[in-house]
Amino acid sequence: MNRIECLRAVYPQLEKRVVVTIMGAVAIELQSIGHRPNFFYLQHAMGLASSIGLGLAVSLQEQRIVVLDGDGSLLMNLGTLSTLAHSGASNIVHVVFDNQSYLSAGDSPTATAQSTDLEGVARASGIPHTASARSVEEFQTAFASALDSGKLTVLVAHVDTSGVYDRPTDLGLLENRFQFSRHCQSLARR
Ligand SMILES: Cc1ncc(C[n+]2csc(CCOP(=O)(O)OP(=O)(O)O)c2C)c(N)n1
Ligand SMILES: [Mg+2]
Repeated sequence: MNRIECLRAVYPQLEKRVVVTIMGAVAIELQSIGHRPNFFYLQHAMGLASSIGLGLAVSLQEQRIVVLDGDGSLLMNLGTLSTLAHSGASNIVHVVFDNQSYLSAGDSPTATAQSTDLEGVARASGIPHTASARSVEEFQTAFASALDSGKLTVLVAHVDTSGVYDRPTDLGLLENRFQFSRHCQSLARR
């Protein structure tokens, strides 16, 4: 399955959520489906999308935070899984698009192309709810159940090594930052 198909399948459920993506192909793909003020595309800080997600989850406890991450990015900051598990935050769905590649930086293989099982790492780190998906239908079902569960979830989506990664987005980095920040402030005031 392709990541953009997964994103299209769950886009209606993302529309009203606070969403943080890691940089690169996933950010461009989500933006190509439709940008919203509640979407933040974290640039440059590889590995830290879930850390930003945790900060949001702690400060916006009424919201369900969706993090859209990559395998290479998560592998740079595996400690985030233990931090998430021990934070007590239950309002995060951490989706990891595992394409076994650092696709956005030239398509070299990550450790998941060999033997690393990120769902297994998440489970062993103490994440209470983990799942894997290998088809769009499985992904859609697992994502919906993660949102419904009210549990901290890591969902690993095994996707093809394909995607849009060589064109810049037309949304300015600062514009995205301030728009998203204002959106979160408005949620906090409710
Ligand atoms: C700290 C840091 N190191 C390296 C990079 C360069 N870089 C940008 S995207 C990327 C690959 C990301 O891989 P992954 O998270 O698996 O996402 P994919 O591109 O496969 O969708 C790399 C290495 C960066 N932006 N920041
Ligand atoms: Mg990858």
